[in-house]
Amino acid sequence: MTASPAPFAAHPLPRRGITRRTMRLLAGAALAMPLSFAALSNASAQLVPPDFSTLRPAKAPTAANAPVSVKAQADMIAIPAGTYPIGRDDAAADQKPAHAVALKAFRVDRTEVTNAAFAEYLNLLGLRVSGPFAGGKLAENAGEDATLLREQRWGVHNQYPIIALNDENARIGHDGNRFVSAAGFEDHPVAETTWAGARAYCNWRGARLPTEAEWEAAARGTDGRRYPWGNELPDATRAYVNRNPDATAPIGSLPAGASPFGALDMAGSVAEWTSTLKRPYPYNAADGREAPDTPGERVTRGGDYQYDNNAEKLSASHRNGFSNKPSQGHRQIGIRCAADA
Ligand SMILES: [Ca+2]
Repeated sequence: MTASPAPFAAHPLPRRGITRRTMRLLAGAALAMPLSFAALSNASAQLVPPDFSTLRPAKAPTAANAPVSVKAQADMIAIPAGTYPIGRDDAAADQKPAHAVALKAFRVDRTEVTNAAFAEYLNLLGLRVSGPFAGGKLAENAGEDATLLREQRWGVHNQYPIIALNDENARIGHDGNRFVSAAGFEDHPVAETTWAGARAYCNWRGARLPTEAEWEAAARGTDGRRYPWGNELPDATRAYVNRNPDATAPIGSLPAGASPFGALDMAGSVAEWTSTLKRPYPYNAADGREAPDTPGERVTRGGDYQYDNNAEKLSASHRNGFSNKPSQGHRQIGIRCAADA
């Protein structure tokens, strides 16, 4: 393959009967590519997120071909319908005003999505790479599907891959036969997915990303508490934080940090993508902030293991995470799926 300045131009999708709409979407993404690194941040938030679940349908998960994902789906926690406190008046401006949001019953993952689970999805997408590679080491010339798995290719910043497997903090590689978690990281949270990649994983599993309000309700319950476990300050038994860039931990390691509903690692471990565009409160699901195809920043929640080392950033209402560039992967951002009840 010859080098191309437009990452999507080398993409195999058009050969697979993809629609004209998809072609336009991909062409639009290529045209919107930033010309300089300085333009990257701004351009990143302007792109329409691709919907991989329609662009690239995956085989359905079963207990045989995706056991980790199927088990996670079965283990989702039920959150009852109700009116939940959202935001705080005694916190940062973007959390004000404290208000109540009525939510339908829904379900949420007990734990964050793991490297083993996300590797199952990549395998059932039928993604092809040219040979084995270790986590974080996917080469530029690894085949046409590398465009869906790298943040840079042929010298160009590649917006909206599914996951950045060229990033040193990615823990999924390929053994020559299939995508696999790096040894010892199977039950660690997957990181380096874009917002569109996170959304596609959840949709594939029969779930979706949680809204910002659902995330806060699942973390905080109905009593207005500050942290998932209550009002006591975070400590090492409740939140996995203040670690080195590559030092994730197995999911669900800190039962003392459980939310009122039993969700684990909502404060600390990796921050988590929500479905919601970053817009001022009060939260209103009907005002356009839940549109999946609108460009813009997407809220991440929950604090992360590397950067969010103060108590306020670990509170269940905190909504100003380190990075909300949805078209890029991040070492400190992972996934927790939700679903209708
Ligand atoms: Ca978390």
